[in-house]
Amino acid sequence: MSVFTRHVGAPVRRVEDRALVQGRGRYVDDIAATGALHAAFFRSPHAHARIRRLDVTAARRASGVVAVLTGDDVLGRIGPVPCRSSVPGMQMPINHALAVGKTCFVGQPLAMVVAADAYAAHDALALVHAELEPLDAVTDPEAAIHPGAPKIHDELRDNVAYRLFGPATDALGIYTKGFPTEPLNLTDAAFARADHVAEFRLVQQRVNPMPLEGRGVLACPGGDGELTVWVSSQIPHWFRTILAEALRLPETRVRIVVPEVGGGFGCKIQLYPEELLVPYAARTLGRAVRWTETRRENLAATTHGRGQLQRVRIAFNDDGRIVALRTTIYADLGAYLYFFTPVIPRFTGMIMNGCYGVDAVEFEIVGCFTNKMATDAYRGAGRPEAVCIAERAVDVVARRLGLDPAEVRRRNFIRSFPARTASGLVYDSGDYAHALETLLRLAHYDELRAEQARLRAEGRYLGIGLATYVEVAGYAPSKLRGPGLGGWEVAEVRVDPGGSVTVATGLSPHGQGTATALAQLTADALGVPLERIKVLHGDTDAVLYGNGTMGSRGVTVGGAALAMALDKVRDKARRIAALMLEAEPDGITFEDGNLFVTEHPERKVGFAEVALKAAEWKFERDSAGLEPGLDARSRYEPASFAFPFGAHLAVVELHPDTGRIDVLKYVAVDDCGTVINPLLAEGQVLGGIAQGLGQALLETVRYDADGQLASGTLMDYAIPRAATMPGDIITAHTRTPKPDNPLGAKGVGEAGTIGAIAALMNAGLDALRPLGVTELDMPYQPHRVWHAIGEAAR
Ligand code: MCN
Repeated sequence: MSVFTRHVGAPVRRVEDRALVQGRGRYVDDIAATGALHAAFFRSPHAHARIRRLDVTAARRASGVVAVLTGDDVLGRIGPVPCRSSVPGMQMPINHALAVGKTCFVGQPLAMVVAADAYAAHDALALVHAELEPLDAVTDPEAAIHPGAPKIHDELRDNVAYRLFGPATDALGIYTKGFPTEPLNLTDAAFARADHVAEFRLVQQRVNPMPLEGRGVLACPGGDGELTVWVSSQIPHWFRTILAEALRLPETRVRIVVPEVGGGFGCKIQLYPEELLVPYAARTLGRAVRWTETRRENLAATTHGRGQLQRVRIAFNDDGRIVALRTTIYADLGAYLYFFTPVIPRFTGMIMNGCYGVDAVEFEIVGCFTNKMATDAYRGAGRPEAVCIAERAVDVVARRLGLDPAEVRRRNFIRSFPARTASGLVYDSGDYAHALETLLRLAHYDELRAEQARLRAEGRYLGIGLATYVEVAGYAPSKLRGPGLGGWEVAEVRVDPGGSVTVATGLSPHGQGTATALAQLTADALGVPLERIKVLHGDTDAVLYGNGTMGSRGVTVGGAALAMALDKVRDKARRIAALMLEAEPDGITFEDGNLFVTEHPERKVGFAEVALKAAEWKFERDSAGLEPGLDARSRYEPASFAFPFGAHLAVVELHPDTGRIDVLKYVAVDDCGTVINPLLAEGQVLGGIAQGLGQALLETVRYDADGQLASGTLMDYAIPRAATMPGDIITAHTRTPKPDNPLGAKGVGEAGTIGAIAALMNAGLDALRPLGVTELDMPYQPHRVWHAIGEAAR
């Protein structure tokens, strides 16, 4: 019998919110540290320049300044900035914490000022005298790999970080054997045989992850040589491991505390230069040092997302079946490699066939260095880029064959599971047709198409876009992580003698509401009310270890670890209850907080009584060979990934005179298996749709040809606001459990973004088609749309 009966599946309101909505949440910048010094960074104004001289004498003498450090000062002492992933044959530049010799993107830190307060630190930046000799810069990834392009790193052969050919499959279906470095020609025969061939090009522009709270770090040295670092991060334990190594300290001397975090969306899975340098300065100066990122710094020097140019070729038959898919991806990696920079484009390659049973797939990925900030994980990380390929492909087929886009999807769906795809991934479970049919019903698809035709006759341009997606989430078996980074998760359950419960998780949520979900699981398993449950995370002294929050793994991996630990606690509680009730443990039922003799339900004890006995009942416990206390710890390591899926539909209206595109209606049907909390899941989907809408319609990081950042403020970078969201949003779930997961759950944290980008891209093009526009790079900003219409009319 399932133990999850009362809270799991219910729309429980977030336990985290009371403090947050009352302004009592404490973020890094709110943490008081008496006498803390403030850091500020002198950053490169050039995209590419030789550092001829960096004179910090005047800055050092400025009032309130305690120290000024340059690249030469810290060389060999702290840094380089870590990259924790690699691909075969990859070239890796050294990413000094403060630039040495050369600077390679606008915003790269060249010097660090530490002063009594933030004003003194920022004032002193004006006194840093930098003699920088500008060099030619290259910002376009394809141009960057041409012979003769400005060479970004003196120590490397060229600007090609790597060139990979895939897929290369193995038992896990993904890259454990390494990738070939020669073309595989796996699709040639299918292309030669197919009835039709089509080609298109997609641009996944760079976008800013844009957490509400930027980055921040506060490092406080203790009198005993210990260092406590408060940081806005998604990965407290990895942070500790890597920082301790960088500072040459045992991990036991470093404590990382992650207080409230105002969003991360992937960009806080790093140890940035500032996050190495602030603790370093705190240790060397013996004083607390803090730094809080400004929005300008965030836009320039926090990792960006996406950044791919894709050239796609598809082969399909008269019946609408896609038989081959070949893509070349030019990945705009930026100047340096951060944590997962090199591997994200590989996810695109591995899952670019989406939910479709394409017989032959093949990709080439060229990792290109450019004079820009690095790209790295951003909500979806590699999967939205893949979904756009698959979803554009089915729409192209529909257009060419005069079929309805929904029908082409139906004809291509993978329908039996587990499903091994041509790229070698094994999709765990799915029912793509059910998700699509549910979507079409909720959206009244046929009526929408009729309405579109009717309005078209009236001179109005509606666009309807579909996306049926599958993604890869729930990272991941450990060997698929970078060096030393595990994919398992840990959970501890500690029951107090009074019967209240503390859960410690290695996850590090930063807005998802995970504490609520974990409390729900606990409440149901032990029959303890939510108010008596505390969830600890984000403090390396309070939690054994953890692999953080990312890749929609919270519930699938961290929740599963908790379910296992709760089972252990339930077992022990049953054994103690058996002693109390003079019965056999197997004859005890544990239900809704009561433990009773199965045959005689009137003989029962409450969970709190059991908790007390676990603490105090020495002789009886001894006789049963039980240790004192009621607590347990478990680690869950997934055998493979999770494959959440769904179907999204967007209805937009295009105003040809201005190029403006309004989103009128949005319907999202997502499937993350067992839903722990529909309210949390819906919140995730809505937030995700907003970010997807941002990428499809509004957002783009712009560097000009010289590598100047032209989107360096929020005046130049548009993000979605309440008014840009459609008034009419419907969300729903189909539920296809993950068979090999203790909770049957898959992730949903990225689903909204993954579905929305493709659905809105297709909707925009659907609206534009009658005006002769069949291709347009995102974002569909009014001026781009307006120009495209004008071009097509010429
Ligand atoms: N959930 C559920 N049932 C499921 C799966 C999830 O009820 N079957 C709920 C969970 O309880 C949790 C939420 O949905 O509250 C997300 O869970 P999950 O899908 O497991 O994702 P993670 O907790 O691992 O969160 C990571 C994911 C990622 S990768 C990004 S990026 C992202 C996101 O979550 N960044 C976010 N959502 C964010 N939300 C906020 N507010 N801020 C961010 O930075």
